[in-house]
Amino acid sequence: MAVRLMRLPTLAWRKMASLAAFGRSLCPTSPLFPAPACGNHGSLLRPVRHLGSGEAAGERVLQVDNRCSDQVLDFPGGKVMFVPEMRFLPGSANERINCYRVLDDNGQTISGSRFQEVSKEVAIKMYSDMVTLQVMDTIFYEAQRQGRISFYLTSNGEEAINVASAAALTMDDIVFPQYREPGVLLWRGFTLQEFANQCFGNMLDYGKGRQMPIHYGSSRLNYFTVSSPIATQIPHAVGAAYSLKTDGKNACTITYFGDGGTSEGDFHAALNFAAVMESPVIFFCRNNGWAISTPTEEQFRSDGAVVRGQAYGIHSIRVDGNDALAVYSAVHAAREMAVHDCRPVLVEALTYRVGHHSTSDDSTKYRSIDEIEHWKTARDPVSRFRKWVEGNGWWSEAAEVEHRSSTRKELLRAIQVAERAEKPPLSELFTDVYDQVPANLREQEKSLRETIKKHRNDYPSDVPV
Ligand SMILES: Cc1ncc(C[n+]2csc(CCOP(=O)(O)OP(=O)(O)O)c2C)c(N)n1
Ligand SMILES: [Mg+2]
Repeated sequence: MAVRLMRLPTLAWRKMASLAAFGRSLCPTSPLFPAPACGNHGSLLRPVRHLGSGEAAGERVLQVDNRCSDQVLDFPGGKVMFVPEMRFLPGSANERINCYRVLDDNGQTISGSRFQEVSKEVAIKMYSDMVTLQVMDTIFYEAQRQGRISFYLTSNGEEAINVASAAALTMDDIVFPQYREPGVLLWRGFTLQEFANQCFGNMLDYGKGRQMPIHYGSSRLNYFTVSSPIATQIPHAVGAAYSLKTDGKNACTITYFGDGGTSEGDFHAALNFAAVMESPVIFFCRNNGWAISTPTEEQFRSDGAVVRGQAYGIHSIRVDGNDALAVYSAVHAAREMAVHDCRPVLVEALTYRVGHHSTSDDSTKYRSIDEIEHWKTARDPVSRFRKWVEGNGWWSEAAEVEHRSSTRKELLRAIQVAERAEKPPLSELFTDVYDQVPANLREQEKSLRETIKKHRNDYPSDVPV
């Protein structure tokens, strides 16, 4: 047999392979150690790694079998065919990746569509939470315009993504949000009073008033605190998912991010890490067409985010983000794969940011009003889901009026309470980072107090000094 030998340094590869093998062995439902609860399809889908037979310390021996005319290279990851033609892979396929959908624009299920059943109780909660989110966005946005809170950001147009994805998870699953997903927290039981306390930064706010409005978080509800820097939460979700796996928990993590977030290095590192370590994490990309004023055509040249999952060896799906049933079904299936097969999954939801990026933005400066109106009316996810829920006889105009009115009243009351509540004392600015406040921070506190004393009128009167 004619065998050509190639020697490659292998330390990095060897480390990755052994870590991955370690990870697989930890997974309670690993395809290598199949348990009854686990569908053993992982072994069929997982690329086979060949570690080579003639390895010496610090080097790898690759074997090239020259026996047949179609040469095959036995290479880490599997066998690779040799071909005589020089052919570059195209940057994109001729056709774009399809988008999974269940409901048509009129809220009717598309014939032949396959989706996860939703009970009456869950469907009503899904719809009513979508409406609550709309009411919340309208009132908080107005409160910002009145100067009562400093900042706000709506989820208009992305209500189905928020609520339907949350509905498909369990409370043990841990959420790592970007910032346009308060509906996930709402679904989990964050109260309107808790939302208001955070936006007003009062002493009942869990962040003790240190963050801008909309930076919600709740350890009770397994929801990590929103952090402004884009995409930093994505690697965190991978690490947390890996720890869920090592602890043998029947849970996964989910992390949300926008189309803009996929341009950050953290996104790429996280996907690769998750794939190699087989972390049970759902990457949920809200592709809403815009990253503030940057349209997706200027954000990436790939067919959105979904193809990037495949590039990293991750099961991926594109879904209509304005179709609550499609989002629910896709996340439900993704969760099954993540938890039972111990693998990451990427969901790309196509949607549109109907509102301005935030209260610091005016999107009519960079996109047409016609475009916004089209998505707001013809493609509205809330009215589409309402048609389906009403069509099942589970909702009515009377229920709609009652729910909108009672939510509005409850939120206005919560805002009044939050606004009147005391602010956290100034000293809290310097706590909770170090166990003992270090000398430099104590100095800064002293200096701040002196400055406030000198310029009392320049500082808010309602902050206890
Ligand atoms: C690391 C980092 N760079 C830039 C910003 C400023 N910034 C805030 S939001 C945003 C756009 C994010 O767009 P996308 O991820 O698509 O989310 P969307 O707002 O559309 O929901 C940018 C660039 C930031 N917060 N963090
Ligand atoms: Mg975006």
